[in-house]
Amino acid sequence: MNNIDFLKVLGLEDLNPGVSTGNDWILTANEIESISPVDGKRIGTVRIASPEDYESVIKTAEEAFPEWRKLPAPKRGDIIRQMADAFRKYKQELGTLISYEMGKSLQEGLGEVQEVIDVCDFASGLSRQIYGLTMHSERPDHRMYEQYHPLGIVGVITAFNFPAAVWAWNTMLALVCGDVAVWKPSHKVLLTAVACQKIAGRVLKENNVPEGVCSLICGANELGETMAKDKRIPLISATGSTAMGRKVAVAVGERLGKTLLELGGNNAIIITENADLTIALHASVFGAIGTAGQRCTTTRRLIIHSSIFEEFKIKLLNAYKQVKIGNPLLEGIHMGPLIDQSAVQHYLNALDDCKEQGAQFTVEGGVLEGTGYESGCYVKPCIVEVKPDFPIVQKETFAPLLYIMEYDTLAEAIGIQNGVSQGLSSGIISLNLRETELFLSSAGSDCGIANVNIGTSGAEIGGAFGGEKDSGGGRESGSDSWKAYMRRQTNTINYGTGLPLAQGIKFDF
Ligand code: UN1
Repeated sequence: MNNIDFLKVLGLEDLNPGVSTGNDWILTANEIESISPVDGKRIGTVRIASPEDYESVIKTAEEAFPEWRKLPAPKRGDIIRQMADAFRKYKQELGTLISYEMGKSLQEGLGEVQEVIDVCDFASGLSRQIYGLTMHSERPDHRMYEQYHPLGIVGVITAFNFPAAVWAWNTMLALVCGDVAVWKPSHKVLLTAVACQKIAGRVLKENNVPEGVCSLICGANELGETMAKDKRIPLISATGSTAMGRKVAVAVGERLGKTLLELGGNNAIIITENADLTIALHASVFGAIGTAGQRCTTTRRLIIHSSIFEEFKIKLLNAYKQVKIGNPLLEGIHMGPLIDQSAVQHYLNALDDCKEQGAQFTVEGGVLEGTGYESGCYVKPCIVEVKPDFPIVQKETFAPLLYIMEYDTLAEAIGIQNGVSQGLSSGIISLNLRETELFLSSAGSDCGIANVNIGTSGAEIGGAFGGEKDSGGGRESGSDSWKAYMRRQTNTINYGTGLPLAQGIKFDF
């Protein structure tokens, strides 16, 4: 990678501070290198937080909260609107950095920055719509209503695969709600975090926002554990694996804090005999190989009607032959590398498990070698024919590994689709109304996201994003997800001259 202009434009140096309370940066001692999976080169180094740095960030955030919540919500929304403009300005450079540091295609990197912008716009509009209900009281001369107040510090823990968007989904909503946010990004994509914080920090400074409203704290996994145990953080919003979410849930639950969990998926598309097979093909290939299979919404399973199974298999095979794998920054490349060598190892282990469990490879996998693949992180997307109950099919392998299986009746297909521990995203491809409506009914998909004639990935920010069961149960981004970042208060006001007691109780004194 010769062109490092985008790093300069984003204000990134060779050695970057990684702890910030807004616009100010704390100079810490320890360091983590950011290595690009694209070419294996070091992009830069980020200094990470010590326990003392952590304390100072949390203290500053605590002090900032009463000031920030006092600012009227539409004023907070106006600052978030300015953030949207700042991210618009740096879209090209930030998208390039995301692509280079994380390995997703440039188009996906730019699309991710667009999600940041979109959620800023959404949050800005939301700042005038933080509505509560009014209820009619059963008591005379009483008024009853509910209102929403901010919680305090929101801890935002994010994964490597969406290094900017998921931070924005959480932080922008938390900020318009009047909360302050402390972000702990994945230690695999720290430069993107530093760049986002710099862009946001400048807007905060221009608006004279106190330090501590929007903080970044870079570090290893232990930092997330510290946050989960910290009583001063009423809400932890965590995105990542089910194993990580379970640990966070236990630690936060122990202190009766709130969690918002957005965890793994094992997403399936049902392709019925009434499917438009071109739509089915595009949805399946985009869902399976997009972001090299490293989205929580990645399509991991295709449940295909037996009458079209062989025909669709050939279509898939031909499509996979045309997938271009390589430097994701280059035009025309469909799939970049996995995030690092340990991800490659997980992928290889899953291939071994498939073989051991008797799966048939429709498209063989493996690691790519030779010119352009020197980082050792490029793998072949593969397709494996399985039975739905193979143990490997129950697991989420964060790689481009697609399982295909047959079904005969729709009830059976829905049973297979729901028969895994995760419940994030799902889709059905069918032009038959009875099939699609059954899939969307309460007897249909058990996932947080259920699509018709669309695959499992590529959710819009306007909807609530998240899933059921091992996918964590949280909802982020659009719709009324903002409620998770606030505390609801029911208020009853007596404007009469007496005091009618509840349950008809009477005092005779
Ligand atoms: C994730 O993988 O953590 O629906 C989020 C999608 C994206 C979000 C994925 N908009 O694929």
